[in-house]
Amino acid sequence: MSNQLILALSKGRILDETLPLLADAGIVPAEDLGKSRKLLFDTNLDAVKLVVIRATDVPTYVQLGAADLGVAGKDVLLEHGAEGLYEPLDLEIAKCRLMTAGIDGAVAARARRRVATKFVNVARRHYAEQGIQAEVIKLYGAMELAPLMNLADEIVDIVDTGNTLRANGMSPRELIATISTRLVVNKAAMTMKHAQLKPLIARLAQAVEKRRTGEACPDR
Ligand code: PRT
Ligand code: MG
Repeated sequence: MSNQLILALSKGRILDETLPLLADAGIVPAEDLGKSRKLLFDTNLDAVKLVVIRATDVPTYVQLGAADLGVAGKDVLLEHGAEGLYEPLDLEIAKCRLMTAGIDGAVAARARRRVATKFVNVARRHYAEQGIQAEVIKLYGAMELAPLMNLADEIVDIVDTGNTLRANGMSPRELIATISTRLVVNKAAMTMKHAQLKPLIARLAQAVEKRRTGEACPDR
């Protein structure tokens, strides 16, 4: 096994918050990730390379060892299953909640509740735990539209401010999980590349800590 570490980063909103943490931990991409069409990047460290991929693909890359470690939302990890992954660090970024939601004032009357979501595994598990019969419908976006169009009684989606739900006459119902971005590590790599991974994880943990205390005391 080589001494290279491949780190898989989630594209999109998580990436913007990950890069400052990485910089604090001493890892800086060799070029501007936003301006390039490349997917594989060198960094200031010879031994560390980055891949920037769809968030939902990160657990797969790390699980199968194509990447040694990765950065992904807990929502994505819950949906994927993320077996064979260690989750050594909460990066405490891109925080949100995974919730059920429905039209304001409506009651889910149907015996077999219809639920639209892109988180089908999470939704099935949640309703089964509640003892509620649910027919889960997979959608790839605009979940808020489903109840308005009578496609579903409820949705399972990410809520941050709640503005998206409110704008569509909906409100959150039940909390399924509080979400933040996590560092995940391939299990074999954790053993085989422990000497490189351990200090890297420690530096990232320090960067998270620094950010947390910085937020708590903004004047310092
Ligand atoms: O766009 P694509 O299909 O590629 O993926 P994506 O939309 O899931 O990616 P992206 O870049 O939006 O990042 C998603 C990740 O960021 C999630 O996996 C979460 O871990 C995290 N995150 C944090 C969020 C939000 N906050 C968030 N508010 N992901 C999505 N949202 C969306 C949500 O889906 C809803 O449409 O924002 C809307 C709700 O926000 P409020 O503030 O109106 O409640
Ligand atoms: Mg998006």
